[in-house]
Amino acid sequence: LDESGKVLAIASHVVSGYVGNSITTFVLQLLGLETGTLNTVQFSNHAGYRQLKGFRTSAQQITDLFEGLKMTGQLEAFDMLLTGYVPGEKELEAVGTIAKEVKQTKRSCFWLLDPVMGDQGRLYVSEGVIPVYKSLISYADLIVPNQFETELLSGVKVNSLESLSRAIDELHLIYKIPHVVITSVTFTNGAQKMKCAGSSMTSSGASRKFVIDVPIIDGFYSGTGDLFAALTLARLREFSSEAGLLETKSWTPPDETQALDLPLARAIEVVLESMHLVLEKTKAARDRILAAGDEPEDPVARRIRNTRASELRLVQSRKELLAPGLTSFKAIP
Ligand code: PXL
Repeated sequence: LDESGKVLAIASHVVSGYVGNSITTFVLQLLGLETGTLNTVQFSNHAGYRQLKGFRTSAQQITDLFEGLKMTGQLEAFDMLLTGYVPGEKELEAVGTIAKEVKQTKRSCFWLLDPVMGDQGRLYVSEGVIPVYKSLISYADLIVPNQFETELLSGVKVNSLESLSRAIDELHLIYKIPHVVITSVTFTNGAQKMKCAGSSMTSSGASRKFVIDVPIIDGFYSGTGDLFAALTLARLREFSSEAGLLETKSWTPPDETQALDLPLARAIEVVLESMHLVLEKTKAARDRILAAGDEPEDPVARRIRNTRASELRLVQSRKELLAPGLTSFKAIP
């Protein structure tokens, strides 16, 4: 228990299916990390079904749970903090207060902040959440925005390699954030491949960037960002234990000539391999269900069936999550 590393994960929970902490708990525990979960919402299912029941955890309830952890002396036990979907600004402020206190209590605690705000031009949190994220990122160690979130946070429209690079520089510059991974970027509609780009900042403030080409798997799968974040936290810990990366701000990045020795780049290659295998398995299972016919006439029933068919096959992919094998994803500077 003592050596395994312990994560406090603050994100959503669904009763059935997979997003947020429902993914994180399984993945982190599978990869050997003790995981405490503070659920920001408890919904019957994810929002992709376009109907759900459940409730949000209020800011006061979030704070209460944290107070309980403190009362029993459990704060110091956390080596890593992972924050994801928080739908309201008051609740995000409460999460921010927690995160700052955790970092203050234990400076070496590594905070992976997933600034969940929206995707493909659509916001799925309240608008008031945006400035709260902007005020919190400088306390974090790694952020993993998607393309839309990158644009919101950097003010740079990302539509080319050059603007992608500029957006990363802006994120380092504005928020003094040590590590950035932009999880999925496309420059044209209907592209066959997307890019995943990352960067670690040197002590002089320069960025050390890498980019990886990723084939796009047809379909729409909820929770991929959450899976990416959980895997990244676990793999980064493995790849950086020697480099001391998780000692956060005390980490000294290697010099400019060693771009690909970046622990972050090594970790993301393995993360992408697992992601790809999980999505291939999920797509194959989905295709089998859709090919079986018996398609409901009613469009709502049809959408629900298709959404259910696209739930991530996480349990079925435990081998691929544990040991993805040779990585076919190569980071280039
Ligand atoms: O994966 C993001 C996410 C998190 N939490 C809830 C969601 C979704 C996406 O659908 O519905 C509750």
